[in-house]
Amino acid sequence: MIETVVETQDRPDGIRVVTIDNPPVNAISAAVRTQLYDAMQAIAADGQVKGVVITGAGRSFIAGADIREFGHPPDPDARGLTETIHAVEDCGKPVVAAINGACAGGGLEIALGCHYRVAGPRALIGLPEVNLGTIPGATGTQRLPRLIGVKAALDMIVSGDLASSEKALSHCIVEAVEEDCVEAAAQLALQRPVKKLREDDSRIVDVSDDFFQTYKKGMTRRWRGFEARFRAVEAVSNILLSYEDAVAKEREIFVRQQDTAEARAMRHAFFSDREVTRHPSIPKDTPAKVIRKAGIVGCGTMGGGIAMNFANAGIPVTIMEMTEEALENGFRVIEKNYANTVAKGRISKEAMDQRMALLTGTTDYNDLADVDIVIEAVFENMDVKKKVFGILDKVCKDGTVLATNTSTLDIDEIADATSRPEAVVGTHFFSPANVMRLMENIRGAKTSDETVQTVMKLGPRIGKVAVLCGNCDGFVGNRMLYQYTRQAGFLIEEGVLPQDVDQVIFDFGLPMGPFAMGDLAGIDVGYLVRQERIKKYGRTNKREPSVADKVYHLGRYGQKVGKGWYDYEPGNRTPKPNEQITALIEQASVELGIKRRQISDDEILERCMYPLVNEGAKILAEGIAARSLDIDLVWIYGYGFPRYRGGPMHWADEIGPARILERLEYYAKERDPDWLEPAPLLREVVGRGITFKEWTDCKR
Ligand code: T1G
Repeated sequence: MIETVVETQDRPDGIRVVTIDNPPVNAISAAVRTQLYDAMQAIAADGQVKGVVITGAGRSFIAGADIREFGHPPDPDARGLTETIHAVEDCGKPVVAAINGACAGGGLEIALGCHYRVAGPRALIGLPEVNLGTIPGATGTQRLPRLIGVKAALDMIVSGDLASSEKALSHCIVEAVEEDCVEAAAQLALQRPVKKLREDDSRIVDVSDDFFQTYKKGMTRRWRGFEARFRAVEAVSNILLSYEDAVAKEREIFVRQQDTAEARAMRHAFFSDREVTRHPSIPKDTPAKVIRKAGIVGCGTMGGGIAMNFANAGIPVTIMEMTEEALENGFRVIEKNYANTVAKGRISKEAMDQRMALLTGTTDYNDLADVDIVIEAVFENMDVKKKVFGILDKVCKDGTVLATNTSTLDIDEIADATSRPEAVVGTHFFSPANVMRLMENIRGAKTSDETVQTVMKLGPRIGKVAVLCGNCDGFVGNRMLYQYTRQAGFLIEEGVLPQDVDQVIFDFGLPMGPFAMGDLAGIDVGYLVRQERIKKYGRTNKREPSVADKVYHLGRYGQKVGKGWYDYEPGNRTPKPNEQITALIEQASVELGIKRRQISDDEILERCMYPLVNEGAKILAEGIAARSLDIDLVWIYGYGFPRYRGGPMHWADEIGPARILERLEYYAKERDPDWLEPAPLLREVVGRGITFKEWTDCKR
């Protein structure tokens, strides 16, 4: 029995209201296309119908094509979306879209097949297909430019953003914004004639091949690697052909783009974003504590940035520091950060003032007594943290979540400094904390489900992507990072220079390579972390890279002092290679008895990225991450791993674990017997002929 997903209702005034009802967001499934096509055919044949309104049931208008159908063979019996849109446009009666909610992708393409459009106040309207690694594939690249002009249409399609009702009105995508958009649409259908967008070329002005080439040049820096965006520009550039020819070419580009690694990666990221907070270890009905007030201990770079996230979400936050002076310094940095955002036009001055008003400073722990969560962000030293947690345990009311922002220390040891280990959890933010979207939530051995659920729900509320991780050295992200940076350190001893490695990693799609990142984070920070690890674990009998410590001892601490692996002009972040560093590296090779050699870009990439995947396999096997998607999101949101590659584990699945195993075995034998032994789980998935995602899914 086919479910009814398109309903019709006739009004006394001769208007037929067609409602798409396919919960949760009225995605355009095969059934929706077919039933909408049939409804429009019936309307064309019915002389009693004077006009038509198309709208959506529930909170969405139409969220676009059903993404879950992508990657699967189309239903041969179903109507195509383009023919359905033409059935709307050619039904012979005025058709008005009543855009009551999200109107995305194919949803907007259907609305553009209507003769007019009216939005409700909460509509979101756009062609975001590039966010799925594809392009508008049902006449959108030819209709939107005819409605709002070529440049405005390109900006909308390439950004992938959804516009608010007001913005859509200002772009003339909709005729009006009305609370009761269905009624307004019905009136418009009674008053206006049929007007087919595909026959209106009046907005196609000032476009030439040069225009599109120039447009593509202008987007390269921002969108390098996101190929779908460039294919979308090509589809729009066919606007100079006949509509029919241009739509045919759009279809060709769409079908080709759908079957790309980028499209698979972007779909993976889309669904992962929604799956990540539904963690298999947390029972669905686990309650989360209500967070009305927050506290932060420490108003340094991290504490101040974390506090801003709460203020941005409208949550009052009390920030505790040891001295008035430290508090004043911290607040000054917060104010400067907000002022910069205002200067860039991202928030208004009154929004800044509202957020600043939510921040209270104190040097008295007792002022944290009634907060619902407190996040400690003090110096990365276990004794200091245990002291802070001991005080919080005494001061904070029952039920307060006690969170630590530690990036390297043991959550369980911190929890044992309190009488409420079930309320202790790690909330690891990434610097700058008010910008980076990742929040690694670390579950300790005694952390309760309720505490975990509380911080998993808190993440999205303060603009973060919350990923649940187990408690181990480096959690998920930094533990994998150690393997990646270690191999980079070996590569420069073997024959290449920092700029060679960084170029390969930049071209792969990360925002910067390991050496530029080291300069940004601080050579001294890296050195201190290595010393802490040696203190905690002792020196391993395995080889470690040798040059980074030498750079530290030269006092080259990175960007903040104008020199690290690279030199930096004052006020300029562009890294410039330094002769002294080159000499230092070449000398290190001599001391190590290594004959420097040419190293290919492929080897650089494989030696950096495959050990990252290998460590991810160990993290999965140990249950530190429950799913490969958790690791992927840590790297996309915490380190800028290119979204169009889906994250390290999805990328590995695309390459094929067998290839990675074969290369790791080669490098373990030929280059580095200490650190490149393939993980047992990597061998397992290869042996079973499955991917990391399939292994994850089998575990459920
Ligand atoms: N298809 C299938 N499922 C979808 C979906 C879609 N288009 N959009 C959302 N969902 C699911 C989502 O996975 C989640 O499921 C639930 O709906 C609620 O989503 C031919 C080829 C519409 C703004 O890119 O941007 O049309 O996790 O939490 O916050 O040219 O969903 O509950 O199981 O995001 O209210 C183009 C994608 C498709 C829009 C609503 N359309 N969706 O946000 O809900 S390609 C898009 C969104 C296309 C044509 C091309 C948002 C939303 P679950 P949610 P929300």
